[in-house]
Amino acid sequence: MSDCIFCKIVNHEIPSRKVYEDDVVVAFLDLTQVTPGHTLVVPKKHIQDIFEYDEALAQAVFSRIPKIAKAIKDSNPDIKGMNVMMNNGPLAYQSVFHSHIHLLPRYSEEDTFS
Ligand code: DGP
Repeated sequence: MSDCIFCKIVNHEIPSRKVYEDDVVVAFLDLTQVTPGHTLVVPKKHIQDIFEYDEALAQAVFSRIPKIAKAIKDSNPDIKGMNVMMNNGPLAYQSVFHSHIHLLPRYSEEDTFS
């Protein structure tokens, strides 16, 4: 989609801090960094939200999450846990309407509810 910010990142039209890329997904640091290393995993195919996945795409995208999560965790010994989450639709606080999965590294009890 021409006006989609994540399509522009997927197509290398605007910069991002990429942590992983293959034929199905790209993973890059979220601008807001709720915790250090906060990463978004984005399917290269433009789909809006969870409700637009078919089974094959869901399998392709979600099967990559553990590997990316593990790579982020292995990059920093201070990472003690990780939230894996997805907002779907405005009522669920989705703000960019190209489906994405948040990986939120957790470092200590203090950051758990931020
Ligand atoms: P959500 O609310 O679940 O739709 O999350 C969208 C996230 O996308 C939000 O945490 C901020 C991030 N974001 C928005 N625009 C950009 C951008 O241009 N670059 C990067 N890296 N992240 C972005």
